[in-house]
Amino acid sequence: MHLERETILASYGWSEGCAEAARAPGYEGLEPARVLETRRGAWTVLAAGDSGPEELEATVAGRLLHEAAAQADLPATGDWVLIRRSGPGAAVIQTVLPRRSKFSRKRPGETERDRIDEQVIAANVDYAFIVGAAGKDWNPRRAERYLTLAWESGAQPVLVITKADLAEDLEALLSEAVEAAPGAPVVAVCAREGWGLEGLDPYLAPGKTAVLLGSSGTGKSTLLNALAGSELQRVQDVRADDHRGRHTTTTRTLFRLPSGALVIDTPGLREIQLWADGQAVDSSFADIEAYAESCRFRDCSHDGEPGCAVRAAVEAGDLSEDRVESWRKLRREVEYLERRGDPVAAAAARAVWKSRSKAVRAYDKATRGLR
Ligand SMILES: Nc1nc2c(ncn2[C@@H]2O[C@H](COP(=O)(O)OP(=O)(O)OP(=O)(O)O)[C@@H](O)[C@H]2O)c(=O)[nH]1
Ligand SMILES: [Mg+2]
Ligand SMILES: [Zn+2]
Repeated sequence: MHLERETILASYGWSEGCAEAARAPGYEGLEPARVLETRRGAWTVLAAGDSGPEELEATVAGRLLHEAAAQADLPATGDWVLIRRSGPGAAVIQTVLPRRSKFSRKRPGETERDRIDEQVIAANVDYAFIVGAAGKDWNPRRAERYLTLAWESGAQPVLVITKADLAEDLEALLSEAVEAAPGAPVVAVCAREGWGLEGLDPYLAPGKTAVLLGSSGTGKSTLLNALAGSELQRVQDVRADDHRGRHTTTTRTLFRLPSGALVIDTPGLREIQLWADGQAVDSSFADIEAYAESCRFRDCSHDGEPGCAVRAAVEAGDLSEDRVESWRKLRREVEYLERRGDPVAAAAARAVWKSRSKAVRAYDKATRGLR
């Protein structure tokens, strides 16, 4: 490929790994592009044009549509794809290159017999920014649920506390957040007044991709605009208390910041569903797992069994009751999904799990001495 084209693509995260995948037999004559936006049946992709980055409106080749067994096989925001141009500003996506990481959620069917569908929210992300707002909406239990999804995505989770100006006691909130997110860094920001943003600098390096995830109204788009220094995205009306639950952002879109980092903004997830197996839950609850190693029974449910080290930690005030309760709740959900899921999906989830981020291992290593 022409050197300048390589440079253009690299500024959107193209790597040697992608290049190698694109050299596979059968892909000759196709051009690489990154999916910037996904809408119903339509995609915007970024390709290397003659004089710089070029946005193209794309559709998906019929063969790809036919062969897709699930929605997860179709291009998602952040995907690298191979395209064929079909006219000025237009292209047809021929194939989706293998994903380095993916943040997805499960969509269980209506009935017991429906297969579980996987929906990919963002692909090829380095960092999952789990966004939770300070103030009356602060909810560490919700952050835990998002973190569970993030741990199994293959991306490094970062818990971002937005609207730090609304916290009555920021110190207390932060220690609660740190407890909810073992193994993940916690960063507090106030996008409105523009402070704390530098805490995200380590994750916003040129060519790295971060995805903003969190409930509607937590300030994801406001944060994106503050990081970009311009109005890339529309944000919720300030006096928006009457339209709670409505999404301001409706598409999943990838933006390039002046710093060269790539950020995907997403609409808030309405309810969060898990595409995870038990191990992903355990990794978001590494603190509980560490205590559990000392429980008398290997399969202890920490619900009154004798010799339970987790209960002992709760009684000693080292672990909060709420956190043990959310662990139990997530466990139940995962078990439910595993019962309903097919073995192929379960195996796929476990394979994804194996690529869990370095941070879990780093956390394991750092805490090994403490156990
Ligand atoms: N006080 C305060 N308000 C903020 C801050 N950041 C965002 N907000 C407000 O929070 C509201 C929601 O912000 P958005 O950025 O639209 O939230 P969002 O997460 O993108 O919401 P969806 O697109 O619906 O998922 C807006 O009214 C913002 O002005 C902040 O740092 N402090
Ligand atoms: Mg938004
Ligand atoms: Zn126990």
